[in-house]
Amino acid sequence: MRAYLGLGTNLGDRAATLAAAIDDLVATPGITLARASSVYETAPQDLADQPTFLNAVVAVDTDLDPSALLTVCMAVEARFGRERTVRWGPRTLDVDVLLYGDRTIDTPDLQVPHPRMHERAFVLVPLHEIAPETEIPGRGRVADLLPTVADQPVRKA
Ligand code: GSY
Repeated sequence: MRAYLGLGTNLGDRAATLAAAIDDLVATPGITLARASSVYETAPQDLADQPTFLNAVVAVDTDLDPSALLTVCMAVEARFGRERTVRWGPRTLDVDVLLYGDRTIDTPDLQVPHPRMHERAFVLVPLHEIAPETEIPGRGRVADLLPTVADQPVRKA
């Protein structure tokens, strides 16, 4: 199954964390890297008064089921000492399951597509770089959604 994962960090050595987290993810049995986006420097979305983020999106091929994939993402976050003391606030590393094939999943632990991905430039811009034709179930094609987030500051790092 092709899945898309979103990574973000705004604490510590952000570039090193992103690179190591991607290495860690794709070293996991059952996950292979299909494509990785560039790294983008992005303005904080929900809580303005915090450092800027580095974000990236990776496409992976996996034979893990969605819940096992989420467990891997959470383990990678934990390995990088995820700190998050304030809701929407700074964090060492976030790894989100954005898409899992064309599946819609709504469980207490996992919502796919990620419920806010369609309105976030820090997700849509890197996703558009690697998979512009991708359909976000219930929301539309990435390429069609991109103009709706054009006001959110995002640039290649
Ligand atoms: O998983 C979302 C964490 N997050 C981010 C992020 O990754 N990037 C930007 N630019 N803003 C954010 N706000 C939150 S919460």
